[in-house]
Amino acid sequence: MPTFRFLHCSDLHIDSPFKGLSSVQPSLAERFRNSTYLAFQNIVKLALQEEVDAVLIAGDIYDGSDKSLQAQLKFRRGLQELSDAGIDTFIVHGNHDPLDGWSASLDWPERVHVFSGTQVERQPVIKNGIVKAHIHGISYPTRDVKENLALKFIRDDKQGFAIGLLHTNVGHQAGHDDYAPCSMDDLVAGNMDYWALGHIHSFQVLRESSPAVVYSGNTQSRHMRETGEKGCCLVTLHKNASPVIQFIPTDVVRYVHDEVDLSGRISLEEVIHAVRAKCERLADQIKERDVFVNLSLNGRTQVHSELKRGDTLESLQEEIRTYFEGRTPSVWLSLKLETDGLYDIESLRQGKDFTADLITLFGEEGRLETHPDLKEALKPMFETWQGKKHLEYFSDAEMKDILIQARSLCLDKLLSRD
Ligand SMILES: [Mn+2]
Repeated sequence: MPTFRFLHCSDLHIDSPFKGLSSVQPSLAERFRNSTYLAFQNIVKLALQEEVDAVLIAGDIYDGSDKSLQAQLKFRRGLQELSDAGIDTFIVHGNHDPLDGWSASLDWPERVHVFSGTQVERQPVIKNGIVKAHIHGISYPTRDVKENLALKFIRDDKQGFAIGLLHTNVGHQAGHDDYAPCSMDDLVAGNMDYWALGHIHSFQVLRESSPAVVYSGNTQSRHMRETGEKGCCLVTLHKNASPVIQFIPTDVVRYVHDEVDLSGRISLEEVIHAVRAKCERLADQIKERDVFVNLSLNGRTQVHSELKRGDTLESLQEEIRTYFEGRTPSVWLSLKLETDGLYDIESLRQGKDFTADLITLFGEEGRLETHPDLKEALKPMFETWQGKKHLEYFSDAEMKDILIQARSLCLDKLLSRD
């Protein structure tokens, strides 16, 4: 049964500037800056190892339209390896690297095919004299492509598989620039077997077959907002069966958002241990890659006021960063304070306001319901004849329940103010 096996990737953003690393240790910042290129190298390695028929790149290879020469040379090095191994690479350009940007006057390796920006072109993939598939693609001639390019894709040959390679926003996904927008129906009408899409920076299978419509996501995240695994798709197309789409991570730095619940912690020492343990656990899970951890500290805790003092948070962050210093893969930490304080009943009771009255009403420790003789304790509040009736009406257990609810309604909200 004929098959076609390829890697689909997009949004390499090879010379991404990695903003916001000014506070990061210089050696580590350098690793982050290099990460998009290392992720591309992982793609090349994977393609060689899996002996795929082709590598498809769906746009945004470079971050800026005036891509650096260094980025182009780095990219070419990887393509040369693929070409030397007999693997074809098919490339379209997207909004970050349109054709009207500057390109170095370089020759590309023999098996590299860059699609033009004037019309959808069709390129065969030939293995051992047999046409295994046709790749259809079009590059962005300029950054702001508002035209629906998907409508230009037509399958005119039933021989071999048909793949569409395009940088697009399918279904106007919110939070992403609406470049070359199209609908799922437009893609289905193109009669392809597989749509290898780029632009959205997360792996999404929008449709599994007839045709499969897939965003591979970017190969390496570029900032804290792009969290989780980043990688590419290893795809096998089968005649008369659904495609097999396997997501394979290629990132070398992983960005993680998580939280540490500090409820019940009473000292900064405990906070340090809890945060370190959390970082260790995350680093263990992620394995073999550098990890950039953004932790929010939350929960109601006695150390809240200490954490809020001056530069406590920065100092803790520094302490834990130092603890992980020199570790490979590296761990970098950023802390955010979202804890709440416990209320100090005693000082609030001293006040002359409504809160103080409520605390007095609810008794010692604010826990009237634990009084050994509850009805006796409540008597002064129920001195009218109507009141007395109600006091008799409820059992001790019911009265306790009512008191707990009442305290929670009155005090907890009031006292949880920061
Ligand atoms: Mn992109």
